[in-house]
Amino acid sequence: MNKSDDGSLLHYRVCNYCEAMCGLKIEYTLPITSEDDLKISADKDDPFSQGSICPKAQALSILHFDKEKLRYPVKKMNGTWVKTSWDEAYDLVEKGIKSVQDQYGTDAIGTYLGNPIVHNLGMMLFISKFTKAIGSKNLFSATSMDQLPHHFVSHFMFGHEMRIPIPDIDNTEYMIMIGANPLASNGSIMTSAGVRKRLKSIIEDGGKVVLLDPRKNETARLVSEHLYVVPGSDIYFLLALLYIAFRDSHVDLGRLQPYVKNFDQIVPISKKVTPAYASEKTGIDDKEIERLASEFFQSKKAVIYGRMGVCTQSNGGLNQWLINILNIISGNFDTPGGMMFTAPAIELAREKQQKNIFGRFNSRVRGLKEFSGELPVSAMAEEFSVEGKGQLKAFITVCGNPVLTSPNGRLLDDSIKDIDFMVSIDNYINETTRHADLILPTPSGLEIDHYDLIFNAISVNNNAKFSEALIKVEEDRPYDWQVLKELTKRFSKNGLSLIDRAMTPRLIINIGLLTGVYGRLSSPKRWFSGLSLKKVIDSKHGISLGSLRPSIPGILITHDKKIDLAPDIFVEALQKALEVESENRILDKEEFRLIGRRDLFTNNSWMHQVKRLSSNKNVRCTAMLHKSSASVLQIEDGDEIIVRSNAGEIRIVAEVNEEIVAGVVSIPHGFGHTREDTQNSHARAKAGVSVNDITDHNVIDPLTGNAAFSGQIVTIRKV
Ligand SMILES: Nc1nc2c(c(=O)[nH]1)N[C@H]1C(S)=C(S)[C@@H](COP(=O)(O)OP(=O)(O)OC[C@H]3O[C@@H](n4cnc5c(=O)[nH]c(N)nc54)[C@H](O)[C@@H]3O)O[C@H]1N2
Ligand SMILES: Nc1nc2c(c(=O)[nH]1)N[C@H]1C(S)=C(S)[C@@H](COP(=O)(O)OP(=O)(O)OC[C@H]3O[C@@H](n4cnc5c(=O)[nH]c(N)nc54)[C@H](O)[C@@H]3O)O[C@H]1N2
Ligand code: SF4
Ligand SMILES: [Mo]
Repeated sequence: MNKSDDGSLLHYRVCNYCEAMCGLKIEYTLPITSEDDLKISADKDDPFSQGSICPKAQALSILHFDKEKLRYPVKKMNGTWVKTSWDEAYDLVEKGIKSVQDQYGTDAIGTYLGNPIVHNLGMMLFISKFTKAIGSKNLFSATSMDQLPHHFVSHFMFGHEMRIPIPDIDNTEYMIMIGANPLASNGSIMTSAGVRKRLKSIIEDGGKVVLLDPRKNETARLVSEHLYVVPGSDIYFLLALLYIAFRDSHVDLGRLQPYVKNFDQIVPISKKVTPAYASEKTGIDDKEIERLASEFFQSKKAVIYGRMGVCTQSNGGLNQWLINILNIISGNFDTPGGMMFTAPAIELAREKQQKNIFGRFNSRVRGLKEFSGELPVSAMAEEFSVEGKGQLKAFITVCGNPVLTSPNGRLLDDSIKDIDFMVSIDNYINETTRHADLILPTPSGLEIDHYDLIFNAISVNNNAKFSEALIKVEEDRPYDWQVLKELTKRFSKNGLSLIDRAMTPRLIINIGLLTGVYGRLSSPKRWFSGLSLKKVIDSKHGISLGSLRPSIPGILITHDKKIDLAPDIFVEALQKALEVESENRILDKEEFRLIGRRDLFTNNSWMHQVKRLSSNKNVRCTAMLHKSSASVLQIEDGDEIIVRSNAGEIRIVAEVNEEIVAGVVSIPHGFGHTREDTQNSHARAKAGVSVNDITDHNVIDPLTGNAAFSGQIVTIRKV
């Protein structure tokens, strides 16, 4: 056992709350019976995170001991929750789901998979077997209100939805960041613990970071330059860069020339939007656009990176496509300092080119297309609410809170009240799971083994780290993967195969590490030095596997080993998008474009229950408006206002300042813990309202089906 200087015991692990993968050092004394027995700090010896940490890491111990966290399954009886055994809980799930299947068919079961699944190894490894066993086409997840455009574009351009390029921020000299706020989010689709330091060092080394965002967000205060942009207009900025690239002969495919196809189709696209027109749309001066373009194209190592703000809007798919095109044609793709591919120790995209994984079936009500086996979450509420053949009658939620997080959560809230059966795998009675007949809780972050399958695959350098459980769970509490396995067994036609029965997270990770590119079984010369689970565990702090390396053509898994620069589906969608001019129409004085906002101290809809975090002054559920647009409506800072959309209305406090584009309103998501029977006392106090009571589920990215939270038009009046 490791010991610290004062004699307390030492445990090292990774924080699994966000994408950053911070290494933690936990000093503890046995027996661990309260928060006071644990001291969480940053692990300076973690080769990846090098001592970075954020306040949320403390929630690992706080939530472990949280009295409101469920430790045993609970079932609802006459409106109250009573404890039940695991055996009875499994029986009730089987009975509840099967009776709906028998009466209404397999597709009458809706399943929603929340974001924390990707931060939990057991869930990650065993969830898809479970959803397959359920067998319903009505599978939804947080992906389609988040990073779906990244997967979509990667599938069509590089051959696999998990071949996602990420910015090589440790080596770049010039970064254009669009619609991201890493200083609050700690980085996304760019796993980069200590992102503040990494961005700062670009600037300190004489480089530049430019941010385009409708709000002067936390990151805007750090970067070299922040430009305000009208929500939803980013596509015009990107097309103007493309225009300048061709006009001024900045196009150079370099080494990638033989691996790129359909280049000719880009030429006419490059003529569509002039800098002057882009300026009209985006609100950025055309001289500034020209200057940024020339700085970007003339930098040796440059990268354009776009995230949430450009994904969750009506041009989400096109934006990510154009960002890839610009990085590729400027010679900034698959090269140090540009957009690169991670080479993870456990490869997630092993197979050959994925076959068609788009549009094989559609949603019942609106006919929205599936992608990779999931329907857009924007279609979820109406599949419950709209009556008729095929209507959803049962609901399974896993690690999520879609009543607060999904578009038009209010409609979902209202439509799942009286369904035939609902079960949630979650550790809390939250605004969604309160509707369940049964809640199955799983162990806390300190009780599980962890390996970041996804985030090690989109990290700004290559690493492997395995965290062993610190606290042993009681005999009668199953791990998340055991819960999923048991449920899978009960719903699979032929039960579990021998292999499935034998699989455990450790076994799967060991096989993945042994056979991965750095693994002992990958080549004879690695027989002794290569990775195995034991080797990774023994390293304690994790193992660095080096910087990102150029990897084209090997990494491409398109059938012809080429990047498709212009898949037809994008070219056609672009044509249509440019025809829709309405988004950028002049708004009336009471009309605003809605955008979101995150804070460092909470995580989507949760962690509001952690007082030490949510009492921070930055955790505010307010509607942020620019002074000029507020004054026209006689709204002052602190006034209560009503924000209304096609979906509904909310009452919220106005926060008036000059740090947001006029005509735009910013409201964070994940609040609204006011719905009557939420049992979480502190959360209720810090309640706020849910912005997703007014986000319209009909507003989506027509190409990918991703929710378009950004740029929706709402009206505002003073109460
Ligand atoms: N308007 C607007 N809406 C948004 C967004 C936005 O920017 N604007 N962002 C969207 C994005 S990007 C996302 S990812 C979604 C997130 O939306 P969701 O995934 O629906 O919500 P979360 O708040 O992440 O889910 C939290 C729940 O998971 C449970 N949980 C956490 N860890 C575990 C665990 O280990 N085991 C179990 N059993 N349960 C666990 C918590 O107890 C809590 O009840 O929200 C989306 N919604
Ligand atoms: N502390 C904390 N960390 C988190 C989370 C959390 O809730 N709290 N959530 C995690 C999750 S699930 C995710 S997906 C990531 C997301 O992490 P990021 O991708 O960094 O996303 P956000 O922090 O939402 O920042 C998005 C930015 O886009 C801007 N924006 C909105 N609309 C537009 C637009 O039309 N154009 C442009 N150019 N910008 C726009 C917003 O003003 C905002 O500053 O964060 C993760 N990390
Ligand atoms: S940034 Fe915070 S929440 Fe994210 S991994 Fe690091 S410590 Fe955890
Ligand atoms: Mo997300």
